[in-house]
Amino acid sequence: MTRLSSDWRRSHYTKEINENNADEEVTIMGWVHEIRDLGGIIFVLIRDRDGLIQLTAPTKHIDPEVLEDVKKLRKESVIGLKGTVQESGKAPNGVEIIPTEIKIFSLANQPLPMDPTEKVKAEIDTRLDSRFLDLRKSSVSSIFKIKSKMLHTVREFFEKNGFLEVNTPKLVASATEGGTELFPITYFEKEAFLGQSPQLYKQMMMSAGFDKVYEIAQIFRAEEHDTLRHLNEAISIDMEASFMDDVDVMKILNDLVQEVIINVKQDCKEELKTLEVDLEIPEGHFEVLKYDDAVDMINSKDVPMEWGEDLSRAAEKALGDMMDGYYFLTEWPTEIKPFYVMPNEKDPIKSHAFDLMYKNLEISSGAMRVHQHELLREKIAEKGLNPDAFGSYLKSFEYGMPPHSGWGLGADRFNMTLTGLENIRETVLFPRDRRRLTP
Ligand code: AMO
Repeated sequence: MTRLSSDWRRSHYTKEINENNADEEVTIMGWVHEIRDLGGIIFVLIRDRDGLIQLTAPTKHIDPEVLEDVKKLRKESVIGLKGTVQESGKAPNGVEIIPTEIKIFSLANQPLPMDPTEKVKAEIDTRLDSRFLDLRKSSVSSIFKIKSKMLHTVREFFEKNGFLEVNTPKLVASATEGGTELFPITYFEKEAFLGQSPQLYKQMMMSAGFDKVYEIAQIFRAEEHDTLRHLNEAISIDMEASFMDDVDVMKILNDLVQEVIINVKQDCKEELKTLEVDLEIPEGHFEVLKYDDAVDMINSKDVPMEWGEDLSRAAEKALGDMMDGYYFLTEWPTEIKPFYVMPNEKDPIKSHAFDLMYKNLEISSGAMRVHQHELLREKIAEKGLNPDAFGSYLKSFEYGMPPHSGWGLGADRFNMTLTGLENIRETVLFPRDRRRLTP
């Protein structure tokens, strides 16, 4: 097996080679996708990130040393190939490569732990156990190409709207979203936690005068339950903006979701085709459904729900059957939302919190925040938490805190809505759930 020498560099990706390159010398790098040895002629399909190309070796007409190398190839080995492009009606892209030199960089052991050519379907656990092989499938890599486009669009969107990208700590001293979902860790002689959300920090950035910030980062949730939409480590797209209310930031979320869908639809055509997804661009404002009305609708479907309860899975499903696409759920009861959520001034049992749903899946939640120091202290205490444990957060409210609002959008869940996938594990490279910490 060979090392990469300086005279071997890719000249083309496979998808860049077509009839126009006929008679050209090319160098490609990739994996052996398939081998068909017909005796007098050997066909090898070579795969790189975005496509396939056929190597054709007529055994009598090529250099014997090259033929030796072709015969050594095994499925999924990594090779470099120099050769001449020829037109070929039967091959993918209408071209084949007649090899002049082959470098075998890494031979793959056989049998493979799973088949990366999509011919044999494997269970999700088998796939995740050999995720590096699973990710070689175009149906799987397409998910991550779409995710990459989504994240890129999110950054572009925020930058063009005057937001600053920030990075806040993930090793933290206290809970933000509720105490039970925390992962405790040993931090020298103290107990600390993995951050559930950048919530407190993004709010402190408002006091810092940063005006509009966003962060794309890991959140850690010690979710006990094993569902198709919860992981213990997820990516959250968070934003916070000063001098804005819940309606203002819902508009930002609405615009962002639309822009992502437009870009994915335009730039990920191949990937959407591979995934058999016909992405629809939602037009205008997403529907706004008040919590009160949602409760009535859910009850009308014989799913019992009391006012003041969070949505059970059955309730989400019932609602998802009645609502199509993306919609906001607003005016949530204050009681079931975190301490930082602003109660309605006239009717304080209701709040300025909202969720963005896609059918039966919650993909984002946000709110106008409490920016008044005394009220915030009270609300922390009401939740049974000790305000003194929030000292450095509360301090930022005592010396000039603007009114502000924001939201957190689950990147993995959002990606599920773009790719039509039911299981969040599919949309995360190396998912972390109740049973899985490797690879
Ligand atoms: P929340 O807890 O609703 O709100 O989280 C925001 C969004 O993050 C995603 N999410 C998850 N995704 C996968 N697995 C999980 N265990 C998981 N938990 C959350 C969801 C969810 O809608 N601080 C607030 C946001 C804010 O008000 O700005 C918060 O964290 O898509």
